[in-house]
Amino acid sequence: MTLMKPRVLQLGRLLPALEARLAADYDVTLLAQQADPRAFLAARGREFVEAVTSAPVGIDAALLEALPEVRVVSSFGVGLDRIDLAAAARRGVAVGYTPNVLNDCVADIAFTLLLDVARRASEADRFVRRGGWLQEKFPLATRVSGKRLGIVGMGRIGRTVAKRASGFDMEIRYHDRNVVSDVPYGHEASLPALARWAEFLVVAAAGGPGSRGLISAEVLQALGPQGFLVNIARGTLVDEAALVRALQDKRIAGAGLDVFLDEPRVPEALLALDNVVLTPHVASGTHETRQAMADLVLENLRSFFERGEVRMQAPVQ
Ligand code: 8YV
Repeated sequence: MTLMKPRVLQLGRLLPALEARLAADYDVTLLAQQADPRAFLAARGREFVEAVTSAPVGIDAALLEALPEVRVVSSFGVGLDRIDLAAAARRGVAVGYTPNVLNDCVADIAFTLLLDVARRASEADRFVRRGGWLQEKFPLATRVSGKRLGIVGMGRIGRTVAKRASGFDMEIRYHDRNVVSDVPYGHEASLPALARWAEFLVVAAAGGPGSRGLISAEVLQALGPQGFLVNIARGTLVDEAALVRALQDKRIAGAGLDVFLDEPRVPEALLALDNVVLTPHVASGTHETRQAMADLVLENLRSFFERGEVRMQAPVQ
């Protein structure tokens, strides 16, 4: 007798290797491939017992409602800003996600951006390629070692950024809703005060309505003309229009950005500036980390079936 595989609705595309492993264990339907996803959900939504999504795709209350038999959602990513956790909790739907396994790679990109924008590495690369070195000397850059680093959000990723920074003999302070008792860094209750103190400000807090626009025009003003901003969290945390103006007017020294308000669209004005380094939301994008995230997506599902709970349950925020 062959056992029926559990029915899984996959909301968006995932890594091909993860899709193959999902298909081996489950009967997977890809919502993104349906000609009319709304009509498909209305006709067949109740067939699925599990849903698989990712941080950028998420799952909202309407979609959860269209999947009345779903008991577990497994998401590829640590960000929960596009998952309606309250709606899932009301329905008793378990939500698995993939924290921790990406901390190192995300912190590495934070430091890549920080070093790159301060030492002007990408700009210097462009200079060499266009033959600039044959004409003139490249301008001086800004030292990183020994400087003051402000971290916005002292969660798992913020701490990992701080570890990197201690190797550069940086002085570290942080801003967080809560004082974090098990870190040796000073807590700054006021974000503008942290920005005023810092020479580098790294944004590592969670996205979502509670943190929207946290890096405001006032915070950028406080960071000042010698200050650099790095964002590896979510575009929503930064007032992007204010950031563009501050960069254009040199009211801050530069920015390293992996995330944007309307990905994959990056404001045209940023493309024209040499004092910014832009990466296309790739902080977790290494073979090793994406593999670990994929493993955890599967482990969360397996664990739910075996024990009735996912291995990494998203907190209800
Ligand atoms: C994405 C991320 O998951 O984990 C997160 O919250 O933002 C990223 O790691 C990644 O782009 C894959 O979709």
